[in-house]
Amino acid sequence: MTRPTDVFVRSEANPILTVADVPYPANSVFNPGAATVGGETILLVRVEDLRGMSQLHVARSADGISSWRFDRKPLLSSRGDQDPEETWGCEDPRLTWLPEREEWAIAYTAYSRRGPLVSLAMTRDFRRVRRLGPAMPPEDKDAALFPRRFGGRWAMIHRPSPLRGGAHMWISYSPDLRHWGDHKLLLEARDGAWWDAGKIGLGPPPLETPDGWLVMYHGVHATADGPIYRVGLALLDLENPGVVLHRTDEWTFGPTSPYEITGDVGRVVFPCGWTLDEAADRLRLYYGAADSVIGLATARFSEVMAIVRAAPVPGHGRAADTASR
Ligand code: BMA
Repeated sequence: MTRPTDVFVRSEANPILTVADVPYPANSVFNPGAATVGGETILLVRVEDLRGMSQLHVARSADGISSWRFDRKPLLSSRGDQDPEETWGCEDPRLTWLPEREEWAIAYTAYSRRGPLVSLAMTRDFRRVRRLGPAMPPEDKDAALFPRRFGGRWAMIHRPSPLRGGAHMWISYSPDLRHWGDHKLLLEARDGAWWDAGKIGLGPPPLETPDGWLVMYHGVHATADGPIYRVGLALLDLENPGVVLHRTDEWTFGPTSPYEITGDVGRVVFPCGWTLDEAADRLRLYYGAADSVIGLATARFSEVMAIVRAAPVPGHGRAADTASR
């Protein structure tokens, strides 16, 4: 089997988007959500402006690699008093197509004066957007919806930051996308020397496969020289996504290229979107690099699934998995 860290191969065109591509003065472009719409790839990119606030802007490309065209205006940006939860901007979107509602759900981080929180908005065409408003109070981020209901309820993964005990991934349920409850701890940050000790969070939205929901998550490794953001994989039960079937011990993708090592926040890869071409066995991962630019890495989907299927089953004699409890 391919080494876990060789499965995702960086595009030769990397970084595929930089601030030079943004059609107005800005600081950085990073952490994009991704979607395929009518044969085009859409990235909902986070543009940090020269005040420090972020907005979410649509960029479109026919091949998903080059010739990105930015829409004239951002899709989601702070409207000030109208949405007080977005006073300090909109960040890190994850996009999920909901077949039942025939629209896209955008789960994003709204930066309120009381900290970052999870907000939801809906769109059919990535031109007009309807806000549902906050889904989780601060501090909470790294959220995405599942595309369908479970026993009549929608499900969402998110990452609250409690005052004690590390930052872990939770799953919550809702009958209507507005009222969320039945909160359950889903995946815990590990402890000690682990690459994902202390703090983890969802990457792109969960992807439905015959074996279960494929989940990619970031883990933060604290070092004397600051944090390192890498990503690993997990597989959740198809009908009960609160059950973790497998979780990789090793990270599958981490910062190694110069544009991932150096930037506003060095040594960060932060994927928020992926697109799957099943016929081509191709999974494309779109990620923020060093909080400054956008990278693309591609994997054979079958190889990604082989790695996660071969990964340990949490809780089966593995004390390290629950060390932070
Ligand atoms: C996380 C988020 C991301 C950011 C990352 C690295 O907590 O705020 O937006 O890319 O840190 O700085």
